[in-house]
This record gives sequence, structure tokens and C-alpha cells, in this order.
Amino acid sequence: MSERKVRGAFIVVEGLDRSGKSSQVTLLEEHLKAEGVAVRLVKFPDRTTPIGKLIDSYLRSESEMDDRSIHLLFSANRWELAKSIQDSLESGTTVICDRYAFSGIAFSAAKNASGMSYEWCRGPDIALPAPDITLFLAVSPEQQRARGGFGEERYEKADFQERVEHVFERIGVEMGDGSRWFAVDADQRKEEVAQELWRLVQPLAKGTDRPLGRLW
Ligand code: T5A
Ligand code: NA
Repeated sequence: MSERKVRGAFIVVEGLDRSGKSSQVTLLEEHLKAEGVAVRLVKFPDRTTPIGKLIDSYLRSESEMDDRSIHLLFSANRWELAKSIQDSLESGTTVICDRYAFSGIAFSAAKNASGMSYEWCRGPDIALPAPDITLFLAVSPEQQRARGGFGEERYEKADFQERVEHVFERIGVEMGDGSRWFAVDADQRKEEVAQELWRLVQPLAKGTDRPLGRLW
């Protein structure tokens, strides 16, 4: 009998702006490394690629773009890295991703722009590698505002973030049972959030033999 090959786990951390994603991704990486796990961090948008530079300029309000164009660029930015994420996973490296396709849908659909339905927003990301687990950091508007730097970039306005949160809720529901989508209270202290995330990630720490899925 042939044993199924174990690959790295694909872990996605999602949330509103300033929910603590970057802090938690770093803590998770440290924890996994301490357990002897090979880890790679990926962040979307990846602002370092040519496409990422266009996105960065848009987010800083240094340039304007049609809502559909910027949506497609965010997705293209993920497709640029899709093959290399898959290669890492297959080579046994666990990949932790700071934002993914779910942010792509949530922030674009929240614009309520004509012709940009939820389904339309989902389209360009169909067939991307699917995460084995998605950790959604739920932060309250009060905590969001209290945290450093909020308001500097394009989408960091309270009413817009509220609409984004509603789309994230819909995604969580539609992902359904077995999708391994978990919402975590991100108003807690960093260490408490980290503990809760570790409890959820630990079963995947040594990788998984599940075939890599595709969205959705
Ligand atoms: N976007 C993104 C799209 O529209 N479409 C897409 O497809 C994608 C991928 C940029 C924007 O792009 C949009 C979404 C965004 O609006 P980004 O570069 O990830 O996305 O920028 P932000 O989400 O804004 O990232 P931030 O760095 O601002 O937020 P984080 O990573 O959630 O938070 P973090 O860890 O940097 O923490 C922020 C501050 O809070 C403190 C930290 O020390 C820091 O000062 N903090 C806490 N304070 C108290 N208690 C805690 N538990 C704390 N955790 C962190
Ligand atoms: Na961040």
C-alpha cells in the first residue's frame, strides 16, 4: 500500500485593516519554526512586483484607477505567486499568507459599484490554491481606530470597513462546514489571540496529506 505524501499546510490569515494580521502571522511563523516546521510567509498585496507597485500607488491614493481594473490587479498579484505557493507546499513547506482572495472579494464587493456583484468579484480568483485553514481576525471598530496608523490608506474609513465586514461574514457562511474558516476575537491582547490561533493551527503543524484544493 502506498502512503499519501505529506505536504506543507496552507494557512491564510484574514481580517479588517489593523486587525493584527501581520503581528499574528509573525508570531505564528515563530511558533511553527520553534516546532521545527519549514515556513514561508506570503503577504497580499505583494507590493514588490510590478503589479504590486501599481496596487501600492493606488492604496496610497497616489493614483486613480477604475474599480474593476484594481480588482483584477489584486487578483493578478495572487496569480503571480500561485505556482510558487503550490511548489512550496508540495516541497513540504508550510505557507502562511497575510490576506488572500477573501480580501479581494470583501473590499471590492463592499464598494457597491455597478457591475461588481459578489459573484463577479469572486470570478478572477477561481482555481487559486485553496487554504487548508482560514483564520479571520474580527476586530471592533473601536479597537481598529485605537491602533496605530489607521486612516492612512484608501480603504481605512469606518463605514467602508463595516461594509467589508459584512461581505467577510457572507464569505464565512458560504464557505460552509468543513471549509475550516474560523473567526477569532482580535480585540484580545496579542498573546491571547496568538494562543487561540495556535490551538486552531496545531493539528496542521506537521503538514497534511489532503490533496491541495482549489477555490471555491
Ligand atoms: N485589499 C487587499 C484589497 O482591496 N484587495 C485584495 O485583494 C487585497 C489582498 C492593504 C489594503 O488592500 C486591501 C485591503 C487593505 O485595505 P494590507 O497591506 O494588508 O492591505 O494593509 P492592512 O490590512 O491595513 O495591514 P495593517 O498592517 O494595517 O494591519 P494588520 O496587519 O492587520 O495589523 P498589524 O499587525 O500590523 O497591527 C496594526 C497595529 O495594531 C497593533 C500593532 O502593534 C500595530 O500598531 N496591534 C494590536 N494592538 C492591541 N492589541 C492587539 N491584539 C494588537 N494587534 C496588533
Ligand atoms: Na499588515
